[in-house]
Amino acid sequence: MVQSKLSRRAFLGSIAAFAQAPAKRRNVIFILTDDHRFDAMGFMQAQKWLKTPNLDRLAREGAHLKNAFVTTALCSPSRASILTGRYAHAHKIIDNNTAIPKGTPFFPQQLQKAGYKTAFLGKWHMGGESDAPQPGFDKWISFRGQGTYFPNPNGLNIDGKKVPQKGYITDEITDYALEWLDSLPKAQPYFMYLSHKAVHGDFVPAERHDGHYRGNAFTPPASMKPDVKGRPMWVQNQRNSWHGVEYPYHTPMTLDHYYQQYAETLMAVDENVGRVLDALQKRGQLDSTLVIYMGDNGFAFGEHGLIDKRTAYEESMRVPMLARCPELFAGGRVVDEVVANLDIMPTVFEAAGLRNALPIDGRSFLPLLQGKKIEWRDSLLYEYFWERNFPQTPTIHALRTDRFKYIRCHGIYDLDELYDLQADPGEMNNLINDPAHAKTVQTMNARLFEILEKTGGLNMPLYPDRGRQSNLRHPDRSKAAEFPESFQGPRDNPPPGASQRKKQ
Ligand SMILES: [Ca+2]
Repeated sequence: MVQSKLSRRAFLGSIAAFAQAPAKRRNVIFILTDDHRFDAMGFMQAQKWLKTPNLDRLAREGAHLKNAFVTTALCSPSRASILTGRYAHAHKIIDNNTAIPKGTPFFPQQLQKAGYKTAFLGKWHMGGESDAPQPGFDKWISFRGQGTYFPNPNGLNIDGKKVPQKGYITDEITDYALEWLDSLPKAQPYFMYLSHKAVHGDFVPAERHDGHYRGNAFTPPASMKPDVKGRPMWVQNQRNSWHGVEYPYHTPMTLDHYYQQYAETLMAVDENVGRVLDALQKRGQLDSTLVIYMGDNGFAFGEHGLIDKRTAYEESMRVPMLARCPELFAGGRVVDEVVANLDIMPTVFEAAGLRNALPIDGRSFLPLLQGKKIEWRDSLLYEYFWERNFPQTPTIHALRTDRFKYIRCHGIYDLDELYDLQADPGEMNNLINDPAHAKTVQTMNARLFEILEKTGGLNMPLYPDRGRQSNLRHPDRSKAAEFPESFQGPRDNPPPGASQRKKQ
């Protein structure tokens, strides 16, 4: 009898626990910036004078995912990976010109089905110049292509209607974001995708920040020097090109001025992150909302003699990533594991208590934010597909582990690369021909192809040519690179078949 009562109590208890379901529909704000490199945050101290108090606050009160990467360092492919959880070879948006394949599922569509209100605000960029509303969003505020920092005649597209752009874009997009937030009842779960134009080039700061950092010295990276032994020819050749330090965008611009403008443009992003946090506090949702801050790709300022992105080097594929939600995880955590743009979708789903029904390549890093020891990926695949209009950077596949990076180029006659990231974080000592690392190269090559095969990456998408050609070289600067020593063959090889011929 006693036993029966206990069982009944246990039974009622389990019913009560079940009745608490479904899980809380957690609010999520995802803030994406454009070309913000991983170390351009005050607390990272890359250039000591650069300050980002609000991003620093996110890191302090939340988590800094210090090894966050994108799987393709280019605007549209990376954005499509965020929205689908797939590699570029799977979602097929491999450049900035190609239209989105019809029927591509974006994860906010699933959030809508689960009762979320969703908003997209800012730079979309996928599918060329269209600014038309896309599936998955109840509220839509966007602009054509890259947009502009100050008003232009195209204006904004708000829910399908053309509306004039009025002010500085970073402020204006945030104004709309906060207005939308205000329009939602407190109990309404929401997902906001706040996608800044900043800090994409050409960098134009808000008027109030213009000149703020003028005169601060930029410390150039050690790898900027020319003729580093073991450097592939394409890298040496790129330095005198659109994406190189000797002919940057075919202009006479200097890196220190360029970086100052970048840092000044970032100031409005930082301020507006602060405005979002303040608005959440006012709504009483600051500690319950998951706020994720991320860059869509990195940006080189002189590393390896290069500027911009696309390559598999750290400053190109590594991005800033911060997350804050005191209800879910404690502040001040630093996550060491390698996470990626592919992981945003499953992380948002886990935080929202939703089950994903689609095939994806990423996984939720929420347990890592919570300090849980879980089995995690041992390596991340990186890929970039050659663009005819920017011919300086070849098709690249790379594999990054905690320790090594293996970079393999496709379609060119050049060196591959291997770097020991612990001993050589600047990626200056190419170990590809070092016999001591031959086994590592072999293992990483096999693993790279294993991932490609498993995720459908062995057929590379190919699209017709689009866009301008940025292929000039400065006539007075670096000449084309010589083939490396390791490619030099012997002078005195016998002619083919000589050993089989009868002696005369
Ligand atoms: Ca970008």
